[in-house]
Amino acid sequence: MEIQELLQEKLGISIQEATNAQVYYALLQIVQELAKEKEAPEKKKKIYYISAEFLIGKLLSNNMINLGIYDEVRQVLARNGKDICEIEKVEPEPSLGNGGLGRLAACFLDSIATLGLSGDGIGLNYHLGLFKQEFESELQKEMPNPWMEEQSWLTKTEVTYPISFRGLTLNSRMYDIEVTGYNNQTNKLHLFDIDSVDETIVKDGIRFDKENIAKNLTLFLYPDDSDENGRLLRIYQQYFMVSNGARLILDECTARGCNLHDLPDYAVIQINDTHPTMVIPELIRLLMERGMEMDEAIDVVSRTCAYTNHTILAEALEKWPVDYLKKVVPQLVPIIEVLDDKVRRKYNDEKVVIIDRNDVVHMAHIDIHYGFSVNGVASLHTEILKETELRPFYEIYPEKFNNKTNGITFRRWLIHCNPRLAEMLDRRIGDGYRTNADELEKLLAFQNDENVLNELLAVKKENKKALCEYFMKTQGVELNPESIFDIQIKRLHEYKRQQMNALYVIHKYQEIKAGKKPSTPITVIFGAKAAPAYVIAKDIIHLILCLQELINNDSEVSPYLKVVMVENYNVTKAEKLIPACDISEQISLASKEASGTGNMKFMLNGALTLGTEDGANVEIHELVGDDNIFVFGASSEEVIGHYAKADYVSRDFYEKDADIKAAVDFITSQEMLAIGQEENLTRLKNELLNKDWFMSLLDFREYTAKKEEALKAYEDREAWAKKMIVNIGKAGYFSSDRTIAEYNRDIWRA
Ligand code: 26Q
Repeated sequence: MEIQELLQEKLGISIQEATNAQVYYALLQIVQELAKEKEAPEKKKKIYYISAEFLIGKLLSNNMINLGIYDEVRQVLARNGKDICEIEKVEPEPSLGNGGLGRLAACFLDSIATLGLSGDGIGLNYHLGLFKQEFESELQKEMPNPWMEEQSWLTKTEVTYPISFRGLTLNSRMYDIEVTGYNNQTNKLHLFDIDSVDETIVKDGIRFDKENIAKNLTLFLYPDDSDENGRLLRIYQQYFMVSNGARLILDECTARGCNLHDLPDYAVIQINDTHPTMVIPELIRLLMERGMEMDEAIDVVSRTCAYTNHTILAEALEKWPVDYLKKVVPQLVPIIEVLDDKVRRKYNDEKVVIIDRNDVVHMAHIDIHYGFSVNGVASLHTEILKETELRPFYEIYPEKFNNKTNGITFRRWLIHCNPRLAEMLDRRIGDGYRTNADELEKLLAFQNDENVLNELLAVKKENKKALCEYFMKTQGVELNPESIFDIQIKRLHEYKRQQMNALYVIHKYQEIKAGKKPSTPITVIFGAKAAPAYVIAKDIIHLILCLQELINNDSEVSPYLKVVMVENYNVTKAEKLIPACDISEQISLASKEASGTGNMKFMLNGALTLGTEDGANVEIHELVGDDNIFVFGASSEEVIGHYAKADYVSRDFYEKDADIKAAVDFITSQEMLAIGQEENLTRLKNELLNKDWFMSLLDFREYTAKKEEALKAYEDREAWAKKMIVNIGKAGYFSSDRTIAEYNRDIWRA
């Protein structure tokens, strides 16, 4: 049946008469039915990507693109006076992730289905997801973010398991979301939940009773872990996820004819950071329950599980006191003790034990000893793991370590979010790049074609205009599409150094005040959520919001410089910001950003990177060459050296550099205190002066100089357009299809 008729039939009234919401729900149903028809055939070996986060974004348009009906639907709607963009707005965005790690999981599911691999996601169905961010008095406020509706992408299944904690058994239920591949099969994302979650226990923002597990288990993504009850709840969540996942995997494999001794021939489990690590002892426990000897169970599980590391920040490497585990999942403790015992017998090295002498369990150590693969997410990151962070493990198991540089799905991050660019590419190089990302290289042949260069600049201009309209509508902020759009969007963390960017803004403001006006106006855009208990991160948001208030209302400065912080930054907002960007801020302290994936999205959409030699920026640099990227700052070796010698003193930089001093002092100036909170601003300034653990002041000089260079380069529009071409043309490497093909070749072999 034609889409028009299908839609009409579902609606029961004419498309014209229907509301946008009615059209959305009708399309949702149609897409689900079409997706179902393409459900993947069973194969012997299946990939299970288990992750506490899947930041999937809105699904309607993406699914329509993948099913090949997007254009037809758009036309049918247009013929009936409906705008697909308005229909998209009806869909709530599920916020089932914090940032990069969760979004990566979503891109990976898309590519697994697109490559026709048999592979599903396993995670949790958080009712309120990550909090919704609101700004009030220049401060972040956290609110619940409900997203589930009567009719949604979730399908309730009949799969349920009794999951036991100490003194408490809860019955789970599995919900499925269809994962459509591009012109290919449909896989699944399985999200586990309990029926008794009670959203009414949430009071006063996002506070709730952390002890009532039957009511709160899947209420929020990563609740505040600043107190013990919060941390215990995290263990409840993690165990609930992995116990359900492990049972599902064993049931599915058994149904496919597996005798459990051969589990590695039927399943491979990719553990996304340490959050699902308990799947290892839980699987061992379940196999023993089904009659397997412990030694064999350990061997079978070790050949089934593979681990991805996403961070080298010590504070993010999960460690749980044995006491916590005893309080929640005592059944795992004897197993973890045996795992530790085996390690201790074999290796006389306290650095590689599982339970340390303070009775704390190192989750990553379980993965490394009892998994068959350990991978980092960008070349530099993997090298740092091998040489520094996980060196003792690399010495024991060199064969387990491998790199898998991250990638992004081009369906969402080009075809969907930047239709103007996609249309231009189709016309200029054909649409083969949609399935074979390397074909983007064909664009390089047009580096000296004036028409193509102008077309590219025109596409960017249109995208910037669209973003201006969006900001006007949503936040009442007026932006100038002729200005340079300089964008930093990512979780707020000190190592990502939004504070260094904010210091640049202050510096620029002071220059303009002193009469030094930039020849092209600059718009600095931020988007970031801070963890609710991360005090300094929230202070940085406060600083940026105060600067926004001060600068945008200063008629002497605002024609040349504007600052905006996007409220409630999420996937949907990223899709609008990225196509409109000129300068992509990737300024983490070298060695700290494992990979970054926003950097890839910006590159693909024709923004130029201003960044440090960190994470995947290094690979972007190698691909585009020195002339097409703006690189600055201390190298990862230097930074690692500073930490080793503890010789970085931020105050020296403050005292020796008048610009730095002026910018830092401005944080607590009269102008700022008239807008912001003295306590927050003073705390932030003192942090920079007395600690600056992520060395913003170390790189500030080079950062401002490099940024000036980028701003200057922007003025030569033709030369800039050429750089854009090189960036887009070389972005094919960062397709998650490439990444997933490598995972499958080296790790999964499915
Ligand atoms: C751990 C313990 C206790 C509380 C919270 C956590 C926790 C939660 C989320 C630790 C880490 C995360 C998320 C990490 C993350 O998103 N990492 C990013 O992963 C991306 C995909 O590989 C990389 O591109 C980024 O560089 C990396 O920061």
